[in-house]
Amino acid sequence: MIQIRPIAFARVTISSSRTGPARTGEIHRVTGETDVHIALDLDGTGRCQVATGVPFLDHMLHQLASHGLLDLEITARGDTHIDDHHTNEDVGIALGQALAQALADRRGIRRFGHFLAPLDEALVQVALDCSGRPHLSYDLAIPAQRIGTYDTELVREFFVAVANNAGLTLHIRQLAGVNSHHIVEACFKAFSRALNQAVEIDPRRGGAVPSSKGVLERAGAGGNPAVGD
Ligand SMILES: [Mn+2]
Repeated sequence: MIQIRPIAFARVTISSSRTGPARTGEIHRVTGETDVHIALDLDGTGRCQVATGVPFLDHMLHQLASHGLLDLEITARGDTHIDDHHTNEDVGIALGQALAQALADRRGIRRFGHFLAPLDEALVQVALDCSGRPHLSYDLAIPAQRIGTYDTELVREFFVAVANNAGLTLHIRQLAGVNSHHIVEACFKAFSRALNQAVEIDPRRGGAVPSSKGVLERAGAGGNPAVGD
């Protein structure tokens, strides 16, 4: 008779990142076009207070907090009497800057994340690397020009701003989708889940920078922002 011995697992203490330094970012960015304040906590629980003056963007930022498990406060006042372009872009810029600040030198994180999010008929895949090197590949084909009052061209602009300012290598691929609201929301959900994976502290990393080079260059530190297709 084969005796099955129970496998003895070493007792491990998974240290919550709450016990480490706070991973928060706060940006107040004022231009002639917008005034954006963002505070975020990477180790949050999904608490969200956002008011950008762009209702559909608010709806998407709620996805980010909820599925990214970020605590997120955003207030924006912008020249939305012209259109939503500047406010959308500047929220993306400030969000990217707040993420970069919270990630600091990116020690201890998992670094990579990917997620495939279905929303009814829509299916969107996001793969990202908190590499410090900005890049966006984006292929959403959104059939409607507007969702509510939101111009769907602005989805790409938002992710350009986030990738450039957070130092993310970001690939967004649409595998299926007919309804514009579903496609964009699946994209934000996939991005949020992928980001949540990537910024999570890996206890086995021991606080080291997750790169064989030992350094992940921060966005805006002399890199050349690049945006692909
Ligand atoms: Mn929705």
